[in-house]
Amino acid sequence: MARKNNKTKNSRNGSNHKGRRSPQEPASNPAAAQRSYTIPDYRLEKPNFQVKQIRSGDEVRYEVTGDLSAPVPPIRDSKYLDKQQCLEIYRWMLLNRKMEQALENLYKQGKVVGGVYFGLGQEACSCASAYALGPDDWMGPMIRNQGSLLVRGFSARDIMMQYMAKAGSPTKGRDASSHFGDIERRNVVAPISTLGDLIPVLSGVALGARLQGRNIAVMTYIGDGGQSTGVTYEGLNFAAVQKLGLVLVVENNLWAYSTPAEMQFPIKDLAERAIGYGIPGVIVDGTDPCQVYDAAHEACERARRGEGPTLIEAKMMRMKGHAIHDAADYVPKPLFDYWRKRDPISRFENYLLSKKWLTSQDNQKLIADVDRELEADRNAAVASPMPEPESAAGGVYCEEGCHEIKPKYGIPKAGVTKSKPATPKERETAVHLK
Ligand SMILES: Cc1ncc(C[n+]2csc(CCOP(=O)(O)OP(=O)(O)O)c2C)c(N)n1
Ligand SMILES: [Mg+2]
Repeated sequence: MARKNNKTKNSRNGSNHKGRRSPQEPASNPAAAQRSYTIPDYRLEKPNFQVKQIRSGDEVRYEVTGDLSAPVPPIRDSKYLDKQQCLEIYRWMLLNRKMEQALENLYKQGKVVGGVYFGLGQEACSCASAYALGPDDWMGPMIRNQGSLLVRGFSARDIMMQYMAKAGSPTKGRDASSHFGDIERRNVVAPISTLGDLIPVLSGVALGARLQGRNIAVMTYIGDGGQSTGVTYEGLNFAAVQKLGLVLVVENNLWAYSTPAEMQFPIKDLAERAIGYGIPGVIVDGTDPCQVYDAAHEACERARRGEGPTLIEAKMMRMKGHAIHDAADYVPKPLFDYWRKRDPISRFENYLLSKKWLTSQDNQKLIADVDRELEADRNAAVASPMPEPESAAGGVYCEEGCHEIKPKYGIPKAGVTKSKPATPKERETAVHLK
């Protein structure tokens, strides 16, 4: 976020106190008191349509009006990604898509316990954002970010076993959807269903690292609906004040269950919210992996420099219902048609082919390879056993020696130990947290 008016000095958090006027002060020159901000927008097209609710009697439906015939934009060249990295992201996106197709089939075969959530149309956002994280960084995915989990090192087999509640799944059959993480090796905090709650949790992870002497990037996601929650404000404001390395990806996929974005917030771009937090905000096309990566990479670098959080608004479309039980009949069909043409995978595939970073032969090989990996994982997941009933009682409560929480980045700098009393400076650190 760059402030345009640079005639007055910035304060510490980016707000402009000199621009304030007391109520008694006459507004002799109202223009002088005005401030303006810019939000970088990396998109190569700005969709121009609106969704309106129509009520007639008991019936409620939605209508879309505007320009739905605009040509499909190209992929924007990345400032940072090389050929090899683009090919890797493309592969993750394919695996993400094909794994969800396999999950849909497993559900229809009655093998899934519970529901299935999809990130169809959002693969670029999940995969390219998680790809920007380093091994020491942390991530807190939401239900649609199964691609992020793959990039972070979970296998398709782990995710499919989880949905089938198998004994060997990450939660050993205790949860039949996406509530799993790995705080030991992959630095993944399990999703929290209560929308927005991951934001303060991830801020806390960044604070923990800070107290251990390191600034790290912590990435989490929130939807256009979830961002309305109070805890989103609290978590992001805390991160902004403490300059914690939170990278908040706001996945504006135009729907929150059956509520269209038009009925969720009155501003045009959710990235504008960043101004109110005093942090940078940026808009990307969530169907373009290069744009998503570049914004995420810059936000992660800023986080690791200890400069604080970034809000990235990724604009795209939820191409299925909320979950498998929801046919999304309330979504106007022309909206699906519009976004289907902006499919992130086929557009990235064409981009790589036209750049000659991928030959069609290598593409076929890559696709066959992903299919083979997935089939092996699916077969292994299906064949693996369900948990023994007796195992249900174990692992519910922490028993002695069950796990140990150790500092990951160093000995806490702000702690007071018996053998080493804190110096006045360290005590101050403990109080002010930074
Ligand atoms: C605090 C809270 N309120 C309501 C819900 C129920 N709920 C779960 S998902 C969802 C819609 C979320 O929409 P959005 O944030 O746009 O994410 P999307 O599903 O589009 O990815 C709702 C209302 C919840 N889990 N937590
Ligand atoms: Mg949404």
